[in-house]
Formats: sequence, C-alpha cells, structure tokens
Amino acid sequence: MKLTLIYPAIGRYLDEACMEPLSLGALAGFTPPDVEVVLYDDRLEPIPFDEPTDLVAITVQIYAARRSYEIAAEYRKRGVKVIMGGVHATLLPEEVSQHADSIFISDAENLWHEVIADAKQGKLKPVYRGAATTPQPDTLTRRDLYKGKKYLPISLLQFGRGCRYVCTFCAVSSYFDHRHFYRSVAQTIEEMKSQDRNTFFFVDDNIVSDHEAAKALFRELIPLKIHWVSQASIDMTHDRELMDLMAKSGCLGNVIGFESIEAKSLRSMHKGQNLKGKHGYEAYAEQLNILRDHGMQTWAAFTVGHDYDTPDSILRTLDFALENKFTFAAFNTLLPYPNTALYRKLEAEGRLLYDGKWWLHEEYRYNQAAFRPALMTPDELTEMSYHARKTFNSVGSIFSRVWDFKTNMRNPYRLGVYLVYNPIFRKETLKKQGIRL
Ligand code: B12
Ligand code: SF4
Repeated sequence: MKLTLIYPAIGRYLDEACMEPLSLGALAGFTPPDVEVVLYDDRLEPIPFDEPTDLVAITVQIYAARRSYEIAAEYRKRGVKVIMGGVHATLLPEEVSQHADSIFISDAENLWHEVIADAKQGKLKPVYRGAATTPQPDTLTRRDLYKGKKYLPISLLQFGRGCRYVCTFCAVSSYFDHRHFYRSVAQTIEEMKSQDRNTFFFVDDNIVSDHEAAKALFRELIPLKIHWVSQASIDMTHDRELMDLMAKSGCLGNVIGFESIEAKSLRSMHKGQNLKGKHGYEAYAEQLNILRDHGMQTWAAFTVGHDYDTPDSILRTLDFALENKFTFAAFNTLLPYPNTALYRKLEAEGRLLYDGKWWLHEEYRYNQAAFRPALMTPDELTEMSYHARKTFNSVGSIFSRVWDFKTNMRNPYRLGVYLVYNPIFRKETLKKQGIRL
C-alpha cells in the first residue's frame, strides 16, 4: 500500500521560509513499516496528482481549508480515496466531511493503525474519532520525509500539547478542552537525539502550562547544550526557578501571547493570567524585565480588534512593541475561529461578516477583518493591523530594535538570530498581506 501525505498551502502562496510539517511526520511515524509513504508540501513544491497512490491524507487548518478542498477534489476525480484530519477537521467536521471520503477527528496516535488496516481492505469508514492524547508515545517523527525539501534549519518537535487556559478566541483551547498532555522527558530527549540539528522549536501550545513538567524537561536539556524556542504564557515570569532553568537549558525566547496592553481587553478575552492582578502596562513592565534579565528574545503576539480596541489603541500597542524592542512581533487581526467562545459571541450578536464562513468566502483575503469590530469599521481594523505589522517590520524599526544588550545584542549568536530572521519576516509580512485563501 502507498500513502501520500499532503500539507496544503494558504491559497497558492509559495512560502520561502517554511518549517517541517510535524503533523505529517508524526502520522508517518505511526504508520506500519510495510506501507510506502511519500510527502508533498504544497507550500514549496507542486503536487504530482497523477502519481499512483492508494490513500491521500491531508492535514487541514482553517486558512488552508479552501486549498485543501481543491487538492482533495483533484485526487477524488482520479478515484483516489482521501482522508482529512487536523485542527479544522476536528473543530468543523460537518464541513470537512463534505470534501473527503473519510475524516479524522482529534489526535491520531491511538487510532491511525485502524485507518491503515481499513484502507488496506478498501473499507475506509466515513468518520474516525480519535481523542486528545499524549504526543507520539513510543514513536519517532519520520524526518527522512523532509529530506531534499527547502525547510528552515530548525527541528520541530512536541513535548506537550494543549493549554490549561481558556482564552475566548483560541482554537487550541477548544480542541483540547483546556487540558494538556505531556510526552515523557526520556522520549522527548530520544526524539532530539534522533536528528542531527541542535536548534529546536517545541511547537507546544504553552510549554509552561504545567511548571513542574516543564522544569523536569529543562533540567534534562541543560547537558545537551542546544538552542530552543517555543510558545509560553507570560505568567511563567512569576516562577524564578522555572525562568532560571529555561535560560540555562538554551531557550532563546518564546512566542508570548500578550494580545493586548489594556487590562479591560485582557479580562474580556479571559486572559487575566497576563495581568497578575495589575493593569496591562504595569504588569508587563515587571514581567518584561524578568524576561530580559534571562536574555529572552521574545516574539510578542498581539491580536487586534477586541471590543475595546480603537485605531488609537492599536497605535499604542505598536508603540509598546517598538519601545520594548521585541525581537519579533505579530499583530494578528482577531479572527473568529469556528467552535470558539469568540465565534459564538459574535454570531449571537450578528456581527460576523462573509456569511460567517470567512475561510470559504471567495472575497475574503488574508488578514482582513471578518467581523464588525465594536469601535471601528472592519476596513479600519484591516488597515490598522497591517499598518502595525508593516511599521514593526520596517527597515528603520529593525535597525532601532536591535540595540538591546540583554537580548538581541547579548552575544553574536543572538545577534545572528535577529539579523537573519527579521528580514525574512519583513518580506513575508509584505508578501502575504491580502492574498487569496
Ligand atoms: C507549529 C505551528 C505553526 C508553525 C508552522 C509549522 C510548520 N510546520 O509549518 C508556524 C509558527 C509557522 C505557524 C504558522 C501559522 N499558524 Co500555526 N500552529 C502551530 C501549532 C502551535 C502546532 C502545530 C503542530 O505541529 N502540532 C504538532 C502535531 C503533531 O499536532 P497536530 O498538528 O495537531 O496533528 C495531530 C492531529 O491533529 C492529527 N492530524 C493532523 N493532521 C492530520 C491529518 C490526517 C489525515 C489525520 C488522520 C490526522 C491528522 O494527528 C496529529 C497527531 O495526533 C498549532 C497549534 C496546534 N495545537 O495545532 C498552531 C495552529 C495550527 N496555527 C494556526 C494558525 C492560525 C497559523 C497561521 C495562519 C498564523 C498566522 N496568522 O499567520 C500561520 C500559517 C500556517 C500555514 N498553514 O502556513 C492555528 C490554526 C487554527 C485553525 N482553526 O485551523 C493553530 C491551531 C493555532 C491556534 N492557537 O489557533 N503555526
Ligand atoms: S494561553 Fe495561549 S494557548 Fe493557552 S488558551 Fe490562551 S491563547 Fe490559547
């Protein structure tokens, strides 16, 4: 039997700075060795639709949903069975099942072997219900499938998945029902040793969701002398032992969801964990000092378009990011992902645009507002969020943000990270704005 794994692009966007698709490498790792497996990454190579195969497995995320359905249709036209899984298939199975012979809900670890057995007998079921679970127990990622493709030189892996918090806009919180699951430290280290790089991206939704579990991992990372990045919630700064271990274990920095600098906005999105009982600015000042003292090159993530946001508050958020000389920052237009509390609220208030299904709409473009914001027009939100991204990633900003001797100028390696990745993200910001999905 031959299995073809596909990672769809967003629309027809060709990505010059792609990372290895961990979901598919993991899936290949659960596949019995007698099955031939090939992988095509639509973001960087053409898909050979006419190449013979027995089953096509596509991972579906919301931005790439339209493209995923196009790819599925090409294969099904040729009589090849298609199974779809991933975040979007889990959060919106009714939609995704219209485009596939079979859909897979939730994590695949415990049930993928059944899919393969059924496919071998030509008896694929229409729906498989997996369950949120520990990442990749007793299996390794099939990294050989990434060879020869132009991925960034960083190895992706997962220690944990899920997050204990309940931010109203977050698809991960819905997918995992605010639970988290950890792989054993021993198996995580084994995965790291099974490949040849020493720079890693733990794609955990929140690597510090459980402080003690994170500390156990960080202690074992210290002797490996590696560099790593991940995603983490800012309340980690309240635990000095955690921060010390994080720095000693080679952490360069984390994506941190600041989302907003206004306390009332943070409370309204149920992200009070960012505040530590204080007002936005005040809490962040203290937390940022701790991050800087530990040399963290922070990727600050903001979402703009919350109910208290105005064009002015977006400008203040931009100033905050520039003043703090963040290594990287994202100003994402707040988007209602299906099956989240935010989606349900906006739907109930009649504020959704594009018939409530922006990800399928012919006229929707990447990073556009998809609902009516409370205190500005949708166009103002789209423009201001692009203005913030463009300004933060301008050449002048790249030049002025570098001057931080605790973070970006801490040593030549840190400076290298800053200088290599900032121009890449600048190019991507300008190129991706307004593309078709
Ligand atoms: C790492 C990551 C990235 C990396 C990309 C890495 C890469 N390979 O290119 C970066 C930082 C670049 C990134 C970018 C973006 N990301 Co991202 N990303 C993630 C993250 C944190 C982890 C994904 C991962 O690798 N998980 C590890 C693997 C092993 O787990 P998995 O993907 O869940 O797969 C398991 C199951 O779902 C299932 N499965 C998955 N696919 C399939 C397919 C089949 C057939 C089957 C049977 C099973 C199956 O099996 C796997 C094992 O159990 C997720 C959060 C999350 N928890 O999913 C967000 C997430 C997927 N990203 C998201 C978004 C929005 C984006 C961006 C669009 C952000 C932006 N505004 O630009 C971009 C664009 C991505 C793109 N498609 O081009 C959203 C998607 C929302 C949604 N409803 O679909 C998520 C869920 C984050 C969130 N909090 O909302 N991302
Ligand atoms: S802290 Fe981050 S991962 Fe956790 S629920 Fe909030 S947005 Fe989602």
